Amino acid sequence: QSELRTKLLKAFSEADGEFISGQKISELIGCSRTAVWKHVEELRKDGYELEAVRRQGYRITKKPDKVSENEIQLGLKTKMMGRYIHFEQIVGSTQKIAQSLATEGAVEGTIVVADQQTSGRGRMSRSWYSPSGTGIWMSMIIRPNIPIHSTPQLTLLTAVAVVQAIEEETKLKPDIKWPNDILINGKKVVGILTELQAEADQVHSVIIGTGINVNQKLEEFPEELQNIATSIQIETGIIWERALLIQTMLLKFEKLYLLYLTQGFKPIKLLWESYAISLNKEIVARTLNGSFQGKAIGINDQGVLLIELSDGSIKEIYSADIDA
Ligand code: BT5
Repeated sequence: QSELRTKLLKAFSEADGEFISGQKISELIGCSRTAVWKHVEELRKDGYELEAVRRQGYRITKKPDKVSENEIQLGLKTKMMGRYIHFEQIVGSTQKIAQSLATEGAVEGTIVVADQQTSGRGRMSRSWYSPSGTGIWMSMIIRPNIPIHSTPQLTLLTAVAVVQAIEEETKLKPDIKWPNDILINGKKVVGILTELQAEADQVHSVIIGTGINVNQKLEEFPEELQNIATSIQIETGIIWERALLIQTMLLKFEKLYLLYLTQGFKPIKLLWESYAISLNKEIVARTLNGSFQGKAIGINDQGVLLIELSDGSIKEIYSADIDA
């Protein structure tokens, strides 16, 4: 999304369905009236419906924001990620579909995207709220040649890719909370779920599910999520094109993944640490084997969280919910 286009969409978003005059638009986005007309035509080509009325100006009557194959494919700059796209309007969970595609031999980089999930999954059989028309519900299939114990690194890698994509497109500065939450202003905007197909210590495929709240309004979240969840639209006041965010996310992921395959986890770890919020803070890690309180001192080269307990010993945490 070019900067002008972002400004234009923001102006329309703020006008909330009312007309804005061509003059006002050209002032707001700092370009000529002719350029305004050109940008409006470009929006039309992308599926926006705009009404133009003499002496009143323009208003958007319908936004496209679709996430089907065409929208994702058009303008996708990756070599591998998303080269095969499985899209469905409504699914139970994209993870489940990706699991069966992986079993059937889907190529690396295959993605499964749905507009809506009726039983979106979180970790430990929690549910993930995935309404239609507003979010990115996507599962990626990759086939890295790594041992099983290294796979948590891919969750961290994915978190970095998503943060970089959100940063680049929206200029927001999301934080990562170990291991799989991405927060904006302390509220969860993204969740990541990594699942494996493996035999002995050989990984066959890794299915990485990413849920990104893009265009939900606060009141559209169920009550129990309203205090803990947010969306990119809530944080920016702008409606975002989901397909564009997917494209950017896939490109970032592909770059990091290639870096990871050639240079290992080290460079990813450095990036991850630069976005992490809970490091060097007192936290409580709730695990299946009980809660551990201490100072989060970092992650090790496997991507495992290290907590310094009050007796000075270091506890390795493989999977947990973190209270800061
Ligand atoms: C996660 O689990 O954060 C992983 C979410 C992964 C979702 C993606 S969507 C595409 C793919 N297909 C799937 O079926 N899943 C993946 P966890 O850390 O366990 O967090 C789950 C908790 O987050 C829930 O118990 C709620 O408290 C909260 N939550 C649920 N829906 C949310 C939403 N849309 N936004 C923010 N928080 C949510």
